Amino acid sequence: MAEIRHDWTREEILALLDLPFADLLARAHALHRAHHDPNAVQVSTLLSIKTGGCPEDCAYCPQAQRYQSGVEATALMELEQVLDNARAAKAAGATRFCMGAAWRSPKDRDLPKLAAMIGAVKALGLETCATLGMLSQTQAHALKQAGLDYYNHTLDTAPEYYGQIIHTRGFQDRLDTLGHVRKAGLRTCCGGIIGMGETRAERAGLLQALATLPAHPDSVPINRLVRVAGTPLAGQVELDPFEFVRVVAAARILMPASMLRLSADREQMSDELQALCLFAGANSIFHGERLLTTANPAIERDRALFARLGVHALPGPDAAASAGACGCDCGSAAA
Ligand code: SAM
Ligand code: DTB
Ligand code: SF4
Repeated sequence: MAEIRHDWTREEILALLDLPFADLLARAHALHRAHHDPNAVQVSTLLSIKTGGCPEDCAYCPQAQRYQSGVEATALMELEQVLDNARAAKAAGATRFCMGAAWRSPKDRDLPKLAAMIGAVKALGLETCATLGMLSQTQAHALKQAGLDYYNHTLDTAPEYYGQIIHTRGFQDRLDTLGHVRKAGLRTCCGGIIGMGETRAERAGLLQALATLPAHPDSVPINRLVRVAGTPLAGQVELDPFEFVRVVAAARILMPASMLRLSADREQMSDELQALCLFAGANSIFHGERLLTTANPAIERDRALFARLGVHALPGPDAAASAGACGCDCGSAAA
């Protein structure tokens, strides 16, 4: 198995992105096969547990209060409603449930409610993930204690492009939160957004920032910008789909053991583009007709795509618990 590196240079990454398309995909796919079942896809579902009204100014985000995107602000959702959504997600085939809140960071007074949600979702036999904004070390520990498996916090874009996108928190703030998350023993879900007007060199900058973190993120969501009316990036020119595939392939080469999630804007992607991304190394998706506030493909469309491609969903934690000592779903008796 190829060595996992944490010392990728910007030049090396740009050279990967510049490769002829077939060479880049062949290299990425070979590594994908060496580290993962290329026909298995992990399935997560997102739920916005607190929508809109956010004080931050992320230029892509429909949930920032300052933009006229038409998203209505809500209070933190009640536990029963979260559980109804989690049960439905599990019934539809998700194995991980990610709860997102439009906060700069959680208030300590919200933590007991969040802890109850995390515990109850986990008790359904789902992996738990949350994305709540910046976390202090104490908050990260409290979430871990509550049973949280993953924390999602993205780097969004290259350090040198970041100032064009967000002014209300810095790149270092994101690295600090990720440090707190790792130190608390949570698994990390961290990626970025492609198609915000960055150059290819800046895409290499985002990838380098991800691949040189102290530990590669366990999950890497690769979002394509959803161009939402009312946000400053609504009029951004459409990204060349092959450029998106290149980023997925480069991410697979740089972080061969991580799960790569084809995330935002999948609704606008053709089946052919998604298939190329899966070949290039993506092996996780968000399932369900809504991400946080934007549309995601209908479950039936995903099922049909999986069937056409011969792809199967990875089993969840309860399947692993009832499986044999090997931890797979082969059904062998535990040793
Ligand atoms: N408020 C918390 C935070 O920002 O850390 C958590 C929720 S926030 C909506 C989670 C992530 O969603 C953002 O970091 C960004 O990567 C992604 N996102 C939001 N709007 C998006 C858009 N229009 N297109 C693509 N990704 C988007
Ligand atoms: C991530 O990187 N992508 C997901 C998840 N982390 C939380 C969010 C995508 C949100 C897309 C915009 C929306 O639906 O509001
Ligand atoms: Fe707020 Fe998160 Fe949206 Fe930024 S990305 S405006 S922090 S909800």
